[in-house]
This record gives sequence, C-alpha cells and structure tokens, in this order.
Amino acid sequence: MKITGADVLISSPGRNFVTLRVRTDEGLHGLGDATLNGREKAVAAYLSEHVVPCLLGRDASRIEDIWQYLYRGAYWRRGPVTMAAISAVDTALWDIKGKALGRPVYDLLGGASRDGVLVYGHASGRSMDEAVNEVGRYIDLGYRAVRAQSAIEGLAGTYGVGKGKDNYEPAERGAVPAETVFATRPYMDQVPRLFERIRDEHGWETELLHDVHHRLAPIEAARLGKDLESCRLFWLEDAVACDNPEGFRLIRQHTTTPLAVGEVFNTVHDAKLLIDEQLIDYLRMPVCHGGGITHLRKVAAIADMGFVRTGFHGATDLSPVAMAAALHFDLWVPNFGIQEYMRHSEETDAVFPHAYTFEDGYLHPGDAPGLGVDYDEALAAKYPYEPAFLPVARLADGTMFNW
Ligand code: EZ4
Ligand code: CO
Repeated sequence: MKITGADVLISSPGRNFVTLRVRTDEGLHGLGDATLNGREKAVAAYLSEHVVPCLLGRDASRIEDIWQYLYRGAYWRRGPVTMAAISAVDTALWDIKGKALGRPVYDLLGGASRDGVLVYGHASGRSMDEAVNEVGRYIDLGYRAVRAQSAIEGLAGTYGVGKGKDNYEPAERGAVPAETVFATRPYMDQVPRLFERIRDEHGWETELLHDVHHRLAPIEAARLGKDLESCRLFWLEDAVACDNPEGFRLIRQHTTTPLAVGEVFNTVHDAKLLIDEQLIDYLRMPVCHGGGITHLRKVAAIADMGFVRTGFHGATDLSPVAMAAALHFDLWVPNFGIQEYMRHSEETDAVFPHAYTFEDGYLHPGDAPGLGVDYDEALAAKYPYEPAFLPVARLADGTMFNW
C-alpha cells in the first residue's frame, strides 16, 4: 500500500487545528493531529515543505521505518515543531494500518488492558466559591477525578480559569499574545485553602488534581506539595519550569504529593533523568507532541521501569484525532495512570465526528477500525484559520515570567 499524497488541513471550528490526512493508493486514508497551540503555521510549513514530499511513494505499512526516517534521518532533531509533525504522520499511519486490518488501534498495540480509560475533568472558578461549586458539578456529571483551579484573589486572568461558563481555552485570538499577571505569594497561600474547602464540601472519594503550570521555583513547589499533603492529591502538575529537570530532586526530597510533568516534552530524552531517578509519578507527553504512538510505546516502557505511569495531556488544543489516539494507547498501555479530558466545543466535535464515548467517569475509544475519527472537510471550510496565541505572563513589577 503506497502513500500517494498527504494534505495539511488547517481550520478553526471553535479553535485552530492542523490536521494531517495521509492518502494511499488503496483508497484508505489516515488522520494525525499536528496542532501546536499558537504555533500552528510552523508545523504546517514543516509538514508541507519538509515531510510530505518525502512520504510520497513509501509503503504506508512500514510505520517504524518511516518514523526512523523522519527522526533519525534528520540532522536537526527534536523540538516541538519537528516532533508534532512526526507525531501526526505516525498517528495517521497507525490509523491506516487499523483500517487496512479492520481492527481498532488498541488491538494492534496488544489489546485492551482495562475496560475503560479513567479521565479527569477541569473545574475552574473566577473565585474559590465558584471553583468549589464547579468540582461538585463535575462530580454530578459522573467524573471520578477532577482538576481544580481558581483565580488568584485580586488578579485577573489567572492560568486555568475560563472567562465565562465555557470550557477553559487558553489561546486568545489576536495578532500578538495577551499579557497576564502572576503573583507567587497569594497563589501559594490560596491553593491549599482551595483544596481544603473542596475536601470539606465534596468528601474524599473523588481524585483531585492541580496544575501549577510551570510557575514555581523548586523550594516553593516543595512547600506547596507539603501544604497539600493532607488533601491527598492525585497529582501536582508542572510544579516548576520543565527545562531544568534537576529541580525535581529538591521537590522530591520534601513532599509525598505525587508529581506529574511533561506536556511540553517531545522525546524520551526530556524525561530520561526524571524516570531514571524516580523523581516523578506521572508522565504527560501526549501522542500528538511526544513522537506519536511509535515513540510513546518506547517512552512508556522506559517509564514503567522507573515506576512512572502515563497521564497524557488532553486539553482542547489537542484535536479529537489526538484524543482518539491517546485513548487507544491508554486502553492498552500497562502502566496507565489517568487521561486528561477537556470536552471540545460543539463546532469541534461536528468537524471531527468520533467513536469515543464517555460513561461513568471513563472514556472508551470504541471499536471502529483505526482511530475511529473522521474529518468533515466541507464543514471545516466554514471555519477559516484565525491567528491566536497563548498568553504571556509578567510579575506585578513588570518582570517577564513563565505563563
Ligand atoms: O496550558 O494545553 O494541563 N493542561 C494544560 C493546558 C495547556 C494548554 C497549552 O496549549 O496545562 O491548559
Ligand atoms: Co498542564
């Protein structure tokens, strides 16, 4: 089965997505998600200019060889743009293989290891009251695990907090990124109070998670982890900026709060020290940014040796194609932990009809051949790309900070 072409499809049904469609001479096609939030056109250009021409005429069934060609064959390796592009090709080829064999992708990986994929939803509030109520709403919807974020009192535009009742969506349309403000001290004081209130009001059965989003120094993260121990979090995410994994050594010495990291990682090398030294508990590299299914199988196996479980990123900027690929992987992977699940907008769901379903706190990828996701190109044409960016952050005195 030869690859005859590949289309880089950019559309904005609710938000921007880049979708790769690989076509074959047998009439089968496969989809991959190539979206990199706020950097969509960079990945699209990498695919169109440097990857798609190299795919033409290759045997679509040789997934490993094509992965090695795109990764090892390139002198300039790694990085989010390159790896998002490779991930999209890899995902599309697994989709094609599943369709060609008439089997869901999870079956090709080794079959289901569990009945469903435990997911966590996103509760957020512009005040602590609102955040506490939102956790209750998610529990009522059937979620068994909920991430909670609240705006920092007195500060507008905190990470993780939606503008209205809609799902939280960090990218904002416009020609340049929006600016937000962060303040360490009030944030660190408020988060333990938020989780104490959630435990008081909603009890101990629900798993609770929190995302620091790269904004603390190691010693600050160590203290926050300690302060949260009595609330028994499932995890504390991205406690420090992840370009310096050694920071986790200090955090780990001080707290038993489980740690998750890696949504911005793109190869196993980003995670190797953290796994080898057992500095984290959950790895968040998703299929669409972490080298595709082919690379993540290797990462997951190495993670397992360090007692690290998976906890894939699954925000709204990861399209339903990425979500489906994640769910097939999650259903199979032995060292599964949890899957993030932020529901997409109705516009997004309509452009990407999908077989995965939510029930009782679990997602299931469905049993359709391949990934079980389609792309409605005619509908997508109604939603042209509009520039949108993730915000930047400053401290109150104007100093640039991590967003
Ligand atoms: O900021 O997906 O855990 N989820 C997150 C997300 C990320 C966005 C970035 O594109 O951290 O909200
Ligand atoms: Co995160």
